[in-house]
Amino acid sequence: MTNLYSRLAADFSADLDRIFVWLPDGRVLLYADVETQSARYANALGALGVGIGDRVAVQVEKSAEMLMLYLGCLRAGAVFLPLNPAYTIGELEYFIGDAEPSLFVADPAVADKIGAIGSGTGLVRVETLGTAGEGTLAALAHQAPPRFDTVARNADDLAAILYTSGTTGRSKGAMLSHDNLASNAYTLRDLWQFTADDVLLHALPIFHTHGLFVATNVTLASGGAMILLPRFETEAVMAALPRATVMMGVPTFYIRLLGEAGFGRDLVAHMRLFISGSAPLAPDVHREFEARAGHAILERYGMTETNMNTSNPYHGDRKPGTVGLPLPGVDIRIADPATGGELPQGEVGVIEIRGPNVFQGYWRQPEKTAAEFRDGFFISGDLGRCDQRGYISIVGRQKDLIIAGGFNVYPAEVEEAIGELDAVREVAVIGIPHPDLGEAVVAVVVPRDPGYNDPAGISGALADKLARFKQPRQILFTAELPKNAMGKVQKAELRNYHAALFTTR
Ligand code: MLC
Ligand code: AMP
Repeated sequence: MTNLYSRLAADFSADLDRIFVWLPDGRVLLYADVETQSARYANALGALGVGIGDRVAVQVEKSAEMLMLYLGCLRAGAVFLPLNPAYTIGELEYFIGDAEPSLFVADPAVADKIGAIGSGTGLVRVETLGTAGEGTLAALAHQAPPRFDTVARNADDLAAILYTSGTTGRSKGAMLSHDNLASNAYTLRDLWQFTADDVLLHALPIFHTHGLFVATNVTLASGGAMILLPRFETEAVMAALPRATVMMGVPTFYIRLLGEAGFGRDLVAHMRLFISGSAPLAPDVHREFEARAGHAILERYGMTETNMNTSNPYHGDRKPGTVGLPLPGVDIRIADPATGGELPQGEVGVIEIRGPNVFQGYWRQPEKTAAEFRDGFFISGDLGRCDQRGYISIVGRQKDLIIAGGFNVYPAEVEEAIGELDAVREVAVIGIPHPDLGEAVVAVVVPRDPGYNDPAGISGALADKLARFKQPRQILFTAELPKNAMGKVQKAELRNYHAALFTTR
């Protein structure tokens, strides 16, 4: 039974009258609805000619319907390919050209724009899905039969492709199999002791690993419920906490809760667990949260390519500033970046990962895939060390990457977009510590005309090129960039120089 849906359904079908989702308007979705609605979507996909292994690109706002479409894809053997609604048309053209989806599911408000991409990229079909269950795909699904025989899949067959950017070149599609997702869901369910009594407060986006696979699959695997909020809004999250038993979030969630005077033990004494990941949780935030809320946040570490790799323990020390121990069944080694040799315990090296969680490679990029594996281990690009008790700390990144509010931004991509502008001679994009987002994107620009000083001119020119979260929070001008003898920009020096940009005002 290697179709992920079949495995999940085998567990949750024991009690189909249980609630799976609480919607913001108070309506609920039962597990019985999960069965019938996912079947309707699977049937609708079939009616549209989507076959086994075909990609279904989905760029819609968060909703329970989108989750039903995700499950419908699994059941039909199609490959679910979620995309951030913040992506611009320019960014989408690349994804469509690369993934060649046989169906693009768009928000009803932007379907025309997506349709217009079609001719250049070979995209054949665009259907729509709105958050309130409107749209052409939703209409088709609502009329489709409520039963579907979930197709058999092999362990390595693809369930999803998630695009991740890279330090060089364009984004790569990480291919995740049914078994990659299933193995991780069950490992995490057991480790974090999820049961059918849990209610997960879900305020994460569902186009990424964290909100889609970790949050949703673990809940389905345990037969629990989710309070599905459209996004993280502090007030709405505070209002929902009394009904939840578990919350998963990026560090910004916890920073924002701590910023609320009304947040404290009274609100969360009943909670079982708070989990953090996708970006480093500052030890100060961990300690302040424990003092204020009486909960030690459980920090874990993952990646799009690997799902989750490590976790602090459920019972035992949740050590601030560490991402915990390798998950059961996952091998982690700390390797010398140059030679690949395993380093002695305590030394800093690149974190490498092997296990059933590790992806099947990058979509249609066998060379890139091969370059990121060594002896069967995936080379994460994160730098870490392991202490005597086996706890891993992430101390830096080998890859030039900024993580803002849990979203990855690759400076190379932003530099390319800014560098193309006429006013710009040279640019370096760096991540600077930010009190809310952890890191914020900053561009340091050398203008062609030394008198040029128009940050709004530059940000305006980026509006249609880059998703908002990739656009610099601040654009600074300088006469020259610090470089080494090889002419390479010294980003560490730039980061140090501007380190206090957002913390001292
Ligand atoms: C939104 N904006 C951001 C941003 N999110 N800018 C930079 N970084 C971000 N993360 C933009 C908005 O478009 C808006 O633009 C402006 O910034 C102000 O937005 P805001 O209201 O302050 O932000 P908000 O909408 O509240 O979003 C912040 C956030 C959100 C942290 C709640 O980004 C979020 O939910 N992040 C979670 C990301 C995540 O799930 N990552 C998991 C990846 S999986 P304007 O123009 O309107 O002002 C992974 C593997 C693993 O990494 O281990 O889990
Ligand atoms: P993504 O490609 O969006 O999946 O991002 C994965 C990256 O997020 C990892 O390679 C890490 O750099 C980072 N990351 C995830 N979880 C943590 C964590 N708990 N602490 C520090 N960095 C993290």
